[in-house]
Amino acid sequence: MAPHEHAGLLLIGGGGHAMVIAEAAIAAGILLRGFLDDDPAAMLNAAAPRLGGLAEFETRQNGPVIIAVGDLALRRALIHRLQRPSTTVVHPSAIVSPSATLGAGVFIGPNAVVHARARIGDHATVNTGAIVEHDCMVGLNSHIAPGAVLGGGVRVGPDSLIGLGSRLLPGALVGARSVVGAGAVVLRSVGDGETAVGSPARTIAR
Ligand code: JB3
Repeated sequence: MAPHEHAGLLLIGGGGHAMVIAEAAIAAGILLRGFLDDDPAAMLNAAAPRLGGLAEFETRQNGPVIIAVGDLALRRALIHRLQRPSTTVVHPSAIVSPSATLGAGVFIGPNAVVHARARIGDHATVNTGAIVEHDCMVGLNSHIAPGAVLGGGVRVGPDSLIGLGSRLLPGALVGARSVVGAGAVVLRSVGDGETAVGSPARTIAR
């Protein structure tokens, strides 16, 4: 390994989500070291060379790292293999309340808002333009997709996907490994492992 590879942020993944994180990191002034992806043709940009496949994950953990694939199951598997705390990347256009807390390995995208006393768990994503209102809790590895809105005090468990443009009313509860479909409006709750869609959201799969 070349000496310069020790410096800068390592992205695990080289697809669209990694590109978004790479550009956010650059905008935030974070030096990129490179990325890992099994596809030899994967390319982020000149500032982040491909350093190898995902199998090299374990041997490349000697610097700052962030999991940058979108798939929640793959992310969870990678989290189990992490041997060090991950870096949190916040796009400079995002608004994060001083009373909010962000875990390790979190990504906050452009124009996202994380309001007062919200708690974002390790490895969670608040993607482009999403709004997480005051006193929300977002669990480990959950993904708040672009444009989703969580009203005050909403709780989302671990490994859940809150779909594009969905709305969760204040105080709503979403369990672990749950999916809220794009555009859904959740009035009260979505149970563990359930998929809910529509307005008002109804469970269509468990
Ligand atoms: O919708 C938005 C804004 N973003 C999506 C994001 C959350 O998830 C985006 O549109 C994509 O749908 C997805 O982004 P991601 O994960 O970057 O997807 P993609 O561009 O397909 O790249 C995923 C990379 O992860 C691929 O290059 C694969 O090499 C790798 N990958 C995915 N699944 C995997 C596996 N590698 C291995 N070894 N095993 C897997 O199961």
